[in-house]
Formats: sequence, structure tokens, C-alpha cells
Amino acid sequence: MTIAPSELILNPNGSVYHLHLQPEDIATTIITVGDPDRVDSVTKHFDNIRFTTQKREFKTSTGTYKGKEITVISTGIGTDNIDIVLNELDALVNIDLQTRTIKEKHTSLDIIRIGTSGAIQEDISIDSFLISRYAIGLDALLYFYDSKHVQHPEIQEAFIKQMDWSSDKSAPYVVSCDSSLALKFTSDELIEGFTATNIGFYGPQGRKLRLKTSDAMMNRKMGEFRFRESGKNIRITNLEMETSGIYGLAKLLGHRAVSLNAILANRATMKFSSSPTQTTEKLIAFALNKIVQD
Ligand code: R1P
Repeated sequence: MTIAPSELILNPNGSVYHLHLQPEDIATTIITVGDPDRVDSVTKHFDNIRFTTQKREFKTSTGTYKGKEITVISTGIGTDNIDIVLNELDALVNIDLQTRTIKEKHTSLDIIRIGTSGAIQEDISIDSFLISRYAIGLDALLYFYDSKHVQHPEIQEAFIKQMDWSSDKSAPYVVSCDSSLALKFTSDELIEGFTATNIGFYGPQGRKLRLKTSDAMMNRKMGEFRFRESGKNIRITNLEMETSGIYGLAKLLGHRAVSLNAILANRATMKFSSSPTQTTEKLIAFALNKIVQD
């Protein structure tokens, strides 16, 4: 079955619509960052860069780090952008763009998010690093896909109940990292966490400037949420805006994904890092070295 031009839009040069990439432009190991300027912060460590392009907030560079080919792409902010990035990256490897048909042989990508985030637990230090084992999406993206089989309904139900989650908001979905890829990043330097992904930076993350939020206790209740798993209580550790979409879509499309977070703020103690750039740079160096380790 061929995919119609309105569904898989290609540019006149044959590149995918938003990312402006051709299949040969990317590697199978992909680092995603939010900020387009962070792409260069990653690739400055590379041995060489063979390709760079930018369209809107999507800047892409491909090169090698210690001999391994890696693509770095900025996603901008939010899971709406993640929908575009993950689908178009997948199309580059799993759809024949000439015949507009799905390839028989599936190619799996390794997707590593290097992002920034705010902790909601007092004991998680600013400038620490966190790997998201689970993500809870409060953004609804995954509900637009046939996705129940990659969700963790038991955690979702406990969350709705304990949070007294209003049905005016979208239903949460819980997804997990790829545990085999996560193993690569095992380190004393990494806190294992449960990340909440939301659709905004202010109200949806409980920030009050001039507007009142609908639930003033949201972050506190989220911090107190517990789910019993294998005899242990798991808790939500941090807030950001992409991880649930990356985990959900990567699972559905057959790719491996992990999300690494530089904790720049602590929302419980209301403090912000005094060295956000250095902390993010340290996480980049950490991630690159783990990626090339056997
Ligand atoms: C908000 O300032 C942005 O920062 C975090 C959030 O997820 C959101 O994208 O991540 P990045 O620094 O990777 O963009």
C-alpha cells in the first residue's frame, strides 16, 4: 500500500516535510536536544561533521564521535514537536520515500534525549543527572495512536485516584524507557527517576505568575504520589516536556529510547542552578562517553 502525498509530505528535493532530511543524512544513533543551540554543544566534541541543516526549530547535524556515527537533532519544546520528529525520523529509515511504501526490513534507531528538567522532590539536588525509567504523559499525544499495549494502566489508575485528577484535563499515560538501552547509561552519577511530561511550562507545571492555576496543590500531590512496584514505592521525580512522547512513540515505532535530564531547578525548594550551562555541558560529555562505551 502506498502512502498518499498528503499523508507523507515530501519537499521538492525529496526530503521529509519538517525536518528537511534525506535518508542518507542520519545515523541510527540519534541524540535529541530541545534547544537548537545545544546541537553545536554536542557536535563540538565530534571528530567531524558530515551534514548540517536547519528548518524552523529542527536543527540536525550528523558526524562521528570517537569513530561512532551519531545524529544530533533539536526538537524545540513539547510533545507536539516530538510527534513530528519521531514520525519523520522513522519515515527516513522505515519508509521507502520513492515508492512511498513501508520497507520490509525494519530499522531500529537508538534515541537519546539530553534535556533539562526541574525536580519536584526536595532531596534531588540541583545540577544532578536523572534517567527517566518511566514517564507519565499529561499531554494526550499517545491517545491519538493505538497505544494501550505500550502503556502501564495500573500506574495511570493510581495516579488519577491519588491526584484526584480532573477529567477536564487529558488522561495520563505511563510509558517506559528501553531497558536495554538504559543499561548502557548505568552510573553512580545517574539518579533513576519517573518523569512527568506536561504540555506547558507555566500553569501545566504548577508555576504561578499572574494566572491562578486550577489546582494549586498539583505539584505537591504529584510529589506525594506513590506506586508500589516489586515491594518498593516509586515516586515521580521531575517535570519536563518531551520524555513521554519520545518513549511512547519510540516503543510504538520499534525504536529504543532513553531520556537523560540535567536537573536545573528544584520546584520543591524553589531554587535554580547557578551554572545551568556547565551542568548541561557535563551531561552532554557524560552521555557521549556512555554512547561509545561497549
Ligand atoms: C522548557 O524550558 C524546555 O526545557 C526542557 C523542557 O522539557 C522544555 O523543552 O528541556 P530542553 O532543555 O531539552 O528543551
